[in-house]
Amino acid sequence: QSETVLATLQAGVLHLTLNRPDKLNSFNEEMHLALREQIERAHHARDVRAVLLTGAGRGFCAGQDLGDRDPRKGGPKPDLGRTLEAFYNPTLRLIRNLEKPVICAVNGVAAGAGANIAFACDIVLAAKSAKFIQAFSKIGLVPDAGGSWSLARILGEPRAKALALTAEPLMAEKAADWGLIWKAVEDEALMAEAEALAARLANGPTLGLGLTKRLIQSAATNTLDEQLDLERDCQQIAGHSDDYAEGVTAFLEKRQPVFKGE
Ligand code: T3D
Repeated sequence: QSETVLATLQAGVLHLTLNRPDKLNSFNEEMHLALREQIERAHHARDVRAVLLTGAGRGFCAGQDLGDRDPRKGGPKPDLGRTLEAFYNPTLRLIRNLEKPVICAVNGVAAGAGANIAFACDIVLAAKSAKFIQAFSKIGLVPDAGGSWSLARILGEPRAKALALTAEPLMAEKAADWGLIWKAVEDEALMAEAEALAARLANGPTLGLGLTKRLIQSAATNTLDEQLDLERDCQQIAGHSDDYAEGVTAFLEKRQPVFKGE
């Protein structure tokens, strides 16, 4: 297992820590592949019922490792379309398509693709001292890792354009006020709160939570009629789950449900 992503499974929560702290956890190819492998594992493994993503050290993730793009080393100009297709885009799709909750604990600065990978997660908590930077315009690039999509959808064009064109840092509390993340919490409380949330979700009705994620992600592009049809289909599946039977039984017996995730 690569040291660039630390992975431990505890009580249904797959804890993933981006681990290149001396480079603010920026992405090299090894870290890309290690993160992808772990999210694929989360997809297949029944004992993984939630994912908690964070960063080692003082930062969350500074996007692409620019040391690997040093023009002074010579050679042809890089094909960044290829690197997005090969590395960033698969990870974004995997996070969005994983039908299990992905919690992101942004422990420090999140820049470039690092910010946008956080925004792709389902529930994002950030330390109050953390900031989000669309760093791309500082180096002549465009927002990637889904950022142009999520910023425009969540914030609307005026704020999305200002953030992307200026690369001004957005502090965690403002990101929460603007609806980009779930909440900003005191730095010392971040990991405990994120872990408690992940544990709670890992004990939830995983199948239903996954379908809920699918529904909410479909809403922006579906018509109301299409969405009603999808709700019907998802509720049909959820209604056949053991966890639904357990949820109703527990309610009627006035006790806490014990969900198994299926
Ligand atoms: O290439 C493709 O495949 C296309 C895809 C692109 C996706 C992208 O993400 S493009 C955007 C790349 N990221 C950036 O442009 C951000 C660059 N970093 C920064 O602007 C700053 O480091 C931060 C604002 C994130 C944090 O600033 P600060 O002052 O807190 O820390 P620092 O001193 O700049 O960084 C600490 C160390 O991390 C430093 O190393 P050193 O001097 O102690 O040896 C710095 O060089 C290193 N570091 C930070 N970010 C990167 C990095 N090293 C390589 N790549 C980085 N992105």
